[in-house]
Amino acid sequence: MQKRTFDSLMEGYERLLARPNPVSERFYNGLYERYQHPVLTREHVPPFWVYDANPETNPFMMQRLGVNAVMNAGAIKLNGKYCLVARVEGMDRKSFFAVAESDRPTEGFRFRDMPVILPDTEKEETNVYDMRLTLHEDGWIYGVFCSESKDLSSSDLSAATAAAGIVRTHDLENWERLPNLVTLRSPQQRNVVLHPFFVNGKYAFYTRPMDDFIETGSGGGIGFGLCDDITHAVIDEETIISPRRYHTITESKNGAGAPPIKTDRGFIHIAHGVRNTAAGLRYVLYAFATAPDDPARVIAEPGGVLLGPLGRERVGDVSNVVFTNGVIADDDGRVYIYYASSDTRMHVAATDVDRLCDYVFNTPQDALRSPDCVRQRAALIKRNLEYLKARKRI
Ligand code: M1P
Repeated sequence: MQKRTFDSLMEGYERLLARPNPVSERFYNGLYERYQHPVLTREHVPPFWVYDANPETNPFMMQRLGVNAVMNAGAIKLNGKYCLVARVEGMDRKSFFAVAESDRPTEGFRFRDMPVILPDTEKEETNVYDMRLTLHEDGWIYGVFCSESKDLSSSDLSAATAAAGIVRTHDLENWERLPNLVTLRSPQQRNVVLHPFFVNGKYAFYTRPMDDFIETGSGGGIGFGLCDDITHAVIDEETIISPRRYHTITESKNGAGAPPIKTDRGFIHIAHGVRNTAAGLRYVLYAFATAPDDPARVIAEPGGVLLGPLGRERVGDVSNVVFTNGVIADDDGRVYIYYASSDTRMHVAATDVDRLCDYVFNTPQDALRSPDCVRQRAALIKRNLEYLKARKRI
């Protein structure tokens, strides 16, 4: 293998960033478009984050600090740019955040020169990941992320605790760190999302109570709780609004994705659901809606998968996973769902508010039992056959 120069690495990187990303013609479901290429991968990381560019100190032009994966990005449109705050995982397994931006929602994402250096205020924090960005009506952009620490009370080397870290910014450049969220009734939290509006004059969070780092245990699903003061956020009561259910896509666990999308008919939430299989946990996306005047009251729950891993998306560091924590609802009604596949790279699916509402409000609920599910389908088939026969189309 011929040794590469740093300049040739930069050229390859620029070529990748300039590559167009057409809609995939191989996929159709009427609801969203998938795109041919991921929007961010580890190859999108600037070579100067990874290599020592100086041949005198790097005679073999070898990677010095490799990047393993780019995934689970929060998303926001800021000053006309589509911004992703990605989870970048080094070869050392530690993640950090970095802002990638583009003038276009589905291609051309370029990382800013420097990753985010978060204020280091939590002494035991070992890892940070999966930031959700909320433009709150108080004027700040909040980032809520998982702050992971070693569980010092356990003799198990792998024992960890998850909490929700909170930062805020106006420009995705200067970040103020606030104390981690405290949930009085839940020992651990992950997948916490700040609602964009005050509810009864309070800050409102979607939570995911957990007894343990991996298993949610008695944590029954996606919760909702209020707090008075975001600068010392404490939630005393959490109500489960999207429960885990037996033999559904949320049986093992679930978690909120991006902040919900406000529509005339209610708030649309895109979340992830997890079930166990012989091949391990399978993560898919699902959707539900809450009432316009009460973001904790579910008013529509389409059954089943909104988006699941497909083709090459199925394989990666943690295979058979799609995960979202970033959605941009654009001014023209277009909606971009940024999702990671298999904890490895980032993709986008594009739809619009009208189609999402149609999906959320007109897709049948999960009937929960095979006999009822097949009856649901038989009713659809019967209606179709009558319709098509009446028009002599079959
Ligand atoms: O590995 C899949 C995902 O696992 C976690 O999600 P959850 O908390 O629902 O299990 C997260 O760590 C996420 O980062 C990861 O993509």
